[in-house]
Amino acid sequence: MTDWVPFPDDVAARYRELGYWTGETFGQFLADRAARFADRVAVVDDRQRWTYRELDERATRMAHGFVARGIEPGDRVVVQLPNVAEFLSVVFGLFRAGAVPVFALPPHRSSEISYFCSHTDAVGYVIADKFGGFDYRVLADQVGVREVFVLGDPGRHTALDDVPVDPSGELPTVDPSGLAFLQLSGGSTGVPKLIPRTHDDYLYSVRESADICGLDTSSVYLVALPVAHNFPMSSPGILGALHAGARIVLASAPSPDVAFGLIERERVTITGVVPPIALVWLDAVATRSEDLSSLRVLQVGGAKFAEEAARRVRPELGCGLQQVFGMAEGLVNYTRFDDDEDLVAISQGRPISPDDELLVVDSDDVPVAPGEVGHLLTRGPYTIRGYYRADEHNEVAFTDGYYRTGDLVRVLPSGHVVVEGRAKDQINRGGEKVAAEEVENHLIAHPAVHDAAVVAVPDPFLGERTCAFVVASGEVTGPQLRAFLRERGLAAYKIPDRVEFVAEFPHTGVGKTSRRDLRRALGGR
Ligand code: OOB
Repeated sequence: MTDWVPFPDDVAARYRELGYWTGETFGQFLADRAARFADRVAVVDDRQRWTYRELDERATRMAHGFVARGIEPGDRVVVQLPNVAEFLSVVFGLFRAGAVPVFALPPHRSSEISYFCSHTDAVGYVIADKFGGFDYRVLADQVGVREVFVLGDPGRHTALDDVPVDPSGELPTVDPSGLAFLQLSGGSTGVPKLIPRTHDDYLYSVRESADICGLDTSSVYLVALPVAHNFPMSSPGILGALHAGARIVLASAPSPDVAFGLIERERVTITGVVPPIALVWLDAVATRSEDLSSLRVLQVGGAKFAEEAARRVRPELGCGLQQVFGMAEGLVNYTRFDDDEDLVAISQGRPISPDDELLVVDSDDVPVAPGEVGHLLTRGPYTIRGYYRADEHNEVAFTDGYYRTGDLVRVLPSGHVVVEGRAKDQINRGGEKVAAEEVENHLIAHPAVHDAAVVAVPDPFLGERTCAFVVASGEVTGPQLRAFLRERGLAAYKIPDRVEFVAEFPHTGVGKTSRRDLRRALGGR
């Protein structure tokens, strides 16, 4: 079993020759920007405001602390923090200690966290004491990882503030083409997939994103989504902001109450949200008094943004729209600021790199005619060649180095991509991805469930919600099943919005459960 699939040597050499991969590590990246932008404000949250120099010093201190606690180069450490400045000092501290952060999201519970820890053999877990009414120390006790670091009251664990510091200790040398971190995939399989990204490939996408999104030292980037997600991390996100010497403002929630106040107070110039949040902002703005005039760009991505909503952004919010079609596996597309308004309203943008290869194929892998809808396959200088420790799944998810995105798209003559749908068994719940099979496996574990199939139901607000079809073998109700999934430690956003009991499932020609027929059956209800 290989841990992760590096780029082929000749391909890597070419990306270096082209100047895409520069050999910079994340640790060096921060040191370099801290030297250039020392006294500028790097990051602001509810409680604090750090300059680049301060962030850099804190990251180094964290690195020494992690080393002192026995975190060794290559060790995996699961990071599950809300949108706080310490996310940055912790993550850069881990990079400098040579450790590999595994990026969990705040809603993840014991089902997901136990899996991340066991699948990666994690030796550490970084949490906040409490967030959103949930006590993460209880989760840490359930999961049982060697070193637990807590922001806030540590209970029986180690406080982040108390990690021992020995600045005379040596920090390791880090390989820029080595594994930098593991990002999460929305996935479509029974267990979540982990995405191995390198310093070289990720920083290339960060630099280009910052450039495409026009970031400079006068930019202020608001993190409205969970900071560990790929979109606010790198598209251009917090890393793009640091690259450009811009200011990062972390919002504890994306609600107009919180976000609009921060936009006004910090003179935010750019932010990225998922479509349901964009809709909430559009509906709220007319009745709000905050001054949003500093906002130049609203990025929307993670799920399809309806054309009608896209056309409302400029007139109602008074800023430009940038559509972003990205994936933690790599490929990111942006509409450009000089694209005409119609293109920005109807397309999800074009790739970052001239060397992003996009193949649009039919179900036999034959390329479709230009402009026709087909399955999107992609490879390029920042798209992974395989998931982490997933040899078997990689056989089906990658072909000739191309990643099978599971998205149905068409490509316009301009090179812009229009997302037309999805072929993967995944529900896109307003940008939050739910793998049907993962939820089905949990449902089937219930003694009164004979079989289960989870499908998407169209929803005007979230785009899609989840419906679980269940063939019961005993007495059980929908609410009981939902409670059962919660008890099994499944993140709340994966709990089916709706449960429908049926006597049996419709089948496809070869006898597989026909999700299409199930979705159609819902239409009739
Ligand atoms: C982003 O990343 P993930 O890994 O959570 O999800 C990727 C999937 C894509 O394969 C596609 O199915 C869907 O999310 N998606 C979109 C979309 N952006 C993502 N579908 C339609 N329209 C869009 N604009 O979601 C992500 C990563 C980086 C930047 C932005 C989004």
